[in-house]
Amino acid sequence: MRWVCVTVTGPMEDRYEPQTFESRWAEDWNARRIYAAPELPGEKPKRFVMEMFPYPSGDLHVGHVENYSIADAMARYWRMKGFEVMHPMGYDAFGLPAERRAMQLGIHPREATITNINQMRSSFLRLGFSYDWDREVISCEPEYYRWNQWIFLKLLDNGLAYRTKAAVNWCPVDKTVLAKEQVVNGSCWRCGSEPVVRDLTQWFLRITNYSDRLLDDMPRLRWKDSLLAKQRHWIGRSRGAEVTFVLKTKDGKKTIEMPVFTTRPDTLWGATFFVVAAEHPSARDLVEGSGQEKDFDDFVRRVRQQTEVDRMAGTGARLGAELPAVAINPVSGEEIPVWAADYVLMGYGTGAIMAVPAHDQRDFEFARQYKIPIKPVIAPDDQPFDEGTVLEAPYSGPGRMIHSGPFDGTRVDPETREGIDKVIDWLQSEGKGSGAINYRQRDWLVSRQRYWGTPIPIIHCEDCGEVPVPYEQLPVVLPDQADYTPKEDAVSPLAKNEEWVNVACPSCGKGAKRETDTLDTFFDSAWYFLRYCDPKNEEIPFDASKANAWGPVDFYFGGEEHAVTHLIFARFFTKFFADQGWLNFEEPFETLFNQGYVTLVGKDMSKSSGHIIEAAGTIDRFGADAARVFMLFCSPPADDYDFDADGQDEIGRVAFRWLSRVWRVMGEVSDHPPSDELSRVLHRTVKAVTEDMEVFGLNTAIASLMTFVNEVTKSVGPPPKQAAETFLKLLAPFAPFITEELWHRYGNEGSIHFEQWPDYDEKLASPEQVTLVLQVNGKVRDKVQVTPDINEEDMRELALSNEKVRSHLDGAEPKKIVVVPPRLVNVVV
Ligand code: ANZ
Ligand code: ZN
Repeated sequence: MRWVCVTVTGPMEDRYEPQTFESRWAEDWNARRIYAAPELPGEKPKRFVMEMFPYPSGDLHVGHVENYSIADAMARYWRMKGFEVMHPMGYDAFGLPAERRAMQLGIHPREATITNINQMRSSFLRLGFSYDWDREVISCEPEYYRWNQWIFLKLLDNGLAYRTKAAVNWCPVDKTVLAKEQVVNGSCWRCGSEPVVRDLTQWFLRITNYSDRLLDDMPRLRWKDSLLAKQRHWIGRSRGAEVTFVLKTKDGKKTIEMPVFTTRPDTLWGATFFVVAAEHPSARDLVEGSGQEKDFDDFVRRVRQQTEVDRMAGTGARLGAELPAVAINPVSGEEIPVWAADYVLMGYGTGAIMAVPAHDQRDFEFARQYKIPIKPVIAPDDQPFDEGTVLEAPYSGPGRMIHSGPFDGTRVDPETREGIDKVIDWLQSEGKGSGAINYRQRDWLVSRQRYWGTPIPIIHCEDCGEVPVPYEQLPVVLPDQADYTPKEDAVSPLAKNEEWVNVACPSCGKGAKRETDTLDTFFDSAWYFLRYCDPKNEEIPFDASKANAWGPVDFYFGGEEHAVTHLIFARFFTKFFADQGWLNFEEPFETLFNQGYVTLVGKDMSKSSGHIIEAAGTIDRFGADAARVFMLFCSPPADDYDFDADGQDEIGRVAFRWLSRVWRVMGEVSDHPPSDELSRVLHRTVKAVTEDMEVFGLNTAIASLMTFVNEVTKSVGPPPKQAAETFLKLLAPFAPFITEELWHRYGNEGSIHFEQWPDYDEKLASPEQVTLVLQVNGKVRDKVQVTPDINEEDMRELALSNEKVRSHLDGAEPKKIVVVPPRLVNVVV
């Protein structure tokens, strides 16, 4: 056999030196804008693929490389599969992180942000991510944030933005208010310090108008169950009843009616006390004139020092104060004591509860602490309670109602709501209560007392009140000012910029003042994906026809930590936009992919402490392809990965060596057709990689490519060009540079990244078959197809159970069975 060698450019004995060609290709792709998506998707099916846009931190570490490489590999795969792919990138450039970093460096946030963006963009280019750079979005630029202001005014026009005084969480370190969503396990989401409660006048968005739709549309989302569960819990819709109690002061002078919200109206007969939130104005009313005012005010002050998380905690000692009043149970007429307590929150339900210690954990603990009677009214099916039953713990399971007047013996189950609706119907017909639904979710607090954000487009006029900045005067440009540091007094640093603050009222022309709070950065990220669809529009945030053609985002890649912040806000905005007729879809992100976390020796990577494997250093040493291949190979994309102390060398050991091998093995090719054997291996590899790509199995796809290279090296001489090209196409989504380089060295003209994804022949891809001959006494009786690796045991069984063999045996016991794997079985009788 004679090998015909296709000589490739340059001597291929040369070593794999990615530095010699990676940046050349990166520049070429960028200069020719080969990854730019057309204005509209056109004929081909579209795929809108994106990652959560990063905040401009500057350097990337290898964890970032993994995140972006996953999405990029998928985008490249879909492009080769024939989809019109839009894969944009941008920067979440406003907000605390950028501001805090600027403060550390003693420079202006704009400077810090722009420097970092430039650095990140060049890293992204170096890594070969196939972004459409013509669609880049930078949220701190007026070209972007003017549309935040525009959207804010539209929300205001629609009654969905309002300003009110409220008790809010204030971060004493970041010196700004936090949205309820930004208090994570009782701490500020950014700095981890414990927020304090302050009464401040703030701007809110009525996201709660959308609570039901946010819940009801959830089943159609292809998101992780655990993430949907977090959102469901956050919105926290509970069904129950509102029941009104009459409260009377002990001196008989005052009577007030107070409704309570309860999910368990079936336990009404077991209410042994009534609790009002400590800060409820009616609590103070009941105390007024009793002589206990001062003690009570002290008590309220102590309660208010606690955060909401502490107050809602399931266990622990409670602050409580008995009030000089009684409440009358509307179903039994019984008089029960009235308390004020920390565990009842003003902002939930009606701010007052009926307490049923026998069946509710917190009521139970409170009753034990303050020696209040506990009266069971639901008996478990297997243990009929009687008068003397002493509970060790509250009982919240199913059972039968007891001591419950007309309902005695009724079966109830809080799980299935059996019996509970019956009680609600009865309350309604008796005029004592009605069905009610309650939500945990609160309106979105969007104002921040920080400099680095979108100015809220409002002007405060003494005569006209809150006047929106007219649309045609947008943007309200964030002024450049030297002092941007936050202040204790809950006033934005913008307030000191007299020149900027003082303006004429747009309505009456009198001297007025600009709103000095800025918008939460989560406002920016709640709609940026729509701007990608129409990034240069100067009339409106985006054109409906473009957003509808590209949207919704088909695949969204990002961390699970945004479950109850960004991912809820973006859903809210999308629904609002759909209601305005700007979109024909109501869900922004069809499929959400949460990648795993990358750590170094068990800890998060952090630049400030030097505990980091920087992407730049890794790329310098091993090349971008090696970094990408390693990060995709090291673990399934959804799993976490922890680097050893010598993490950077790990990448070199595995990925750089393998790519060197690819370079050597595929560097020289023959135009000889592939052998049958190699054809099979190739088709098998195409099938395996394709199937893996369809389920994000990027690490196993790479493993199949590795196996293929091993197989190729078993044969003599350079591999056939046809097989090598197919292999390169399969590798292209992972390692875009080496594949492009070899592709061109083979003499191809266009980019490999726009080649069609290889097909496979199902027959060739399935395991090879050989013919097994079945004989009886040396005579051929049948032939069957088997895989070459069949074992002797299976061959023997196959022969003895074969119809034709059995009919020739005719019941005779075989004397001897000769087995020659995998070709022959001879049964001798
Ligand atoms: C009586 C009762 C008996 C309750 C029972 C529960 C079990 P979810 O499911 O979270 O909506 N509650 C109502 N308003 C409250 C407030 N402002 N602060 C603290 N707790 C409040 O919880 C609803 C239940 O939480 C309500 O049902 C009420 O206690 C309590 F066996 O009423 B229940
Ligand atoms: Zn005015």
